[in-house]
Amino acid sequence: MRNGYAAMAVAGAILGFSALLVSTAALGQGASVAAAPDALTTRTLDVELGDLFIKPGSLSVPAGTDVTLRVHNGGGTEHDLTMSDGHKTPRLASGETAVLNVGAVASSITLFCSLPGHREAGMQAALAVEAGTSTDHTAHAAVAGASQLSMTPAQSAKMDASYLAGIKAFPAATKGEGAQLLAPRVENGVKVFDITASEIAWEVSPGETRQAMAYNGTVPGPTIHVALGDRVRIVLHNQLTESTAMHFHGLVVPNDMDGVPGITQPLVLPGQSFNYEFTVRNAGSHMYHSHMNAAVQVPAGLLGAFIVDGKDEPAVAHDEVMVLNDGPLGYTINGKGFPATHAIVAKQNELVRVRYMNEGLQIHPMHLHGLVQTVIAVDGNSVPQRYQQDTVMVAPGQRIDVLVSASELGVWAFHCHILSHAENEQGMYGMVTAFIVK
Ligand SMILES: [Cu+2]
Repeated sequence: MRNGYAAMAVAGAILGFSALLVSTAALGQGASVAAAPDALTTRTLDVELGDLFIKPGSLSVPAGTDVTLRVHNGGGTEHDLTMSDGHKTPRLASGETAVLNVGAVASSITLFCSLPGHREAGMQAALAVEAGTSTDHTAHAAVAGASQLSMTPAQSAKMDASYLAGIKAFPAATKGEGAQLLAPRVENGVKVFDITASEIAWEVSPGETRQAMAYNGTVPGPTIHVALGDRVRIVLHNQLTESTAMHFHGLVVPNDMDGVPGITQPLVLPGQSFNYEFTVRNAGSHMYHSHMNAAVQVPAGLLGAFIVDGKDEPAVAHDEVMVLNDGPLGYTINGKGFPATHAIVAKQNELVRVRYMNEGLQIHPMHLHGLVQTVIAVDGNSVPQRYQQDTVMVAPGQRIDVLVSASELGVWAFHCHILSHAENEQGMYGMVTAFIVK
């Protein structure tokens, strides 16, 4: 989300969700009706949790209303509803419902999911308090519902201006650039890479700085690029405030170099270092990432590309890594969200290799306008027969290598086709970039 809380609140207001799902009901129907407070100042609101959203994005009640939330998890994974005033449901499994008695609401409250990364990925909503009281809930609901898929001219103009401003800002400069090639130092024929994990502030998009975890201070960490048969040593220094370990995803390594604490090695505690040394046995596009508290550490940024040249690499003009991620940094390509993503720029008819690497927890179908993507490798292995796609599905953990011939001139949009990873009412954000053919 480009503007975080404000963006969500505005989105909710534009969509007019405010009262759409609001139902008026007395607390405690049936036997306890007699004991229920005044029905006019009591409200039960339905809240839907999904992957990764909360609907409605904005709710409102008159000041002093006694609020009950009926919370349903319609998503495929666990979520909870946490309120900034301290109320909270238990973790709800897919399909579960919980009722949360909030009581009298005096001031606006933020609603979010407290599971790691979910709030940042979009699971946030607002419960606003209206000045004064209103009893005309039915009319309010009807107007709000009608505006969900229709806009006033002013709303449409506001959306257009925000959309165009985002595009005009691309490519926007931000502090920090990830996935830069790291030159090793060579000790007795071994290529040695020093990698330090630490907690940093990372500018994801212009002005949007998030807490992150990083290798050598960038997200993604530096790119390690070696050749088949190389002897390598990766020295992991843990400067985090928690334990970690490093896994070489896709590489064939001795078991004790596999990076799973408690199974193949001890934990790397804060302040400690660990040497990973092995001979590189398989070529292709691989990754290195944390394998401790990984659902937090990897989406937060402890990830990088590990590329191994084989015997017959295609000759290309540009070799581009595209690390896809989702979580506390939002939806990102190489650690940045649009408009801070980098464009791929090629001269007409140049051949470009794109190495997709999905380090996120969600699938990302990467769609390139105007140019054909030819899949040459999956998970570092050459495919037996090359095939062509305009939308390449990249599952969590997968690497897919494609060749793109820059045959058509122009600026071609290049984005994840789960459209909510790429665009909202404020314009394009997240997993959007461009392939520019000059
Ligand atoms: Cu996506």
